[in-house]
Amino acid sequence: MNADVLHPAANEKGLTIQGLTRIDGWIGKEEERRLLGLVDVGNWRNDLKRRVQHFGYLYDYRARSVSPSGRLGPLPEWLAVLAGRLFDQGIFSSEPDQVIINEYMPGQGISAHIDCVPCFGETIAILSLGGSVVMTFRRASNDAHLDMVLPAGSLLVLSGPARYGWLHAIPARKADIIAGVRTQRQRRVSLTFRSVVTSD
Ligand SMILES: O=C(O)CCC(=O)C(=O)O
Repeated sequence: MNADVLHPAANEKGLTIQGLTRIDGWIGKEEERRLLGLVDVGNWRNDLKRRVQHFGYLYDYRARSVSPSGRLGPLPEWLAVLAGRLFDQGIFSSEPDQVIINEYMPGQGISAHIDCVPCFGETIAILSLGGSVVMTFRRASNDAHLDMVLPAGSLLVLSGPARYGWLHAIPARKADIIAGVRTQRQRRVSLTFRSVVTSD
């Protein structure tokens, strides 16, 4: 990764997780609106509590796997441009080839997990659009815990210990405490970029 563009993410107490980086304003407001428009004309899958779209490869949530039969084809141009930017900026060592779009309405979340280790490569990047949300991180081996706000336009990068040693989650609730203020959630959409490394 290019250390010039990446700074470790810290919560308000100054706690950091190695390999966790939040880049604020990775995209601007106009690009965010354009991307939301493209997301909104996509085909949503309704097999989870929240709506999702998969690109590149289908991820099988039940089997926790990616298989060759789940190949959906190349990323559409608008996602390929973002994947290319992630590579050009040194965030990924090759262009990510899988994207999952998640939509969170107020009250929806994602349970604590570490992204499938045999399926996906060493870097995960999450682009946030729409409302801000608090993501929680819990260390797999002890009770260490960190909350982090993900503002619209930010890119969260997980690698190393943040990728492999910490579970991340978005609690299913209707409001978060952000800068000490109870803040009602708004619709949030995230684009998660990954590289598929196994396909058996
Ligand atoms: O929506 C997010 O910010 C997190 C997405 C995520 O963790 C996942 O899809 O595995």
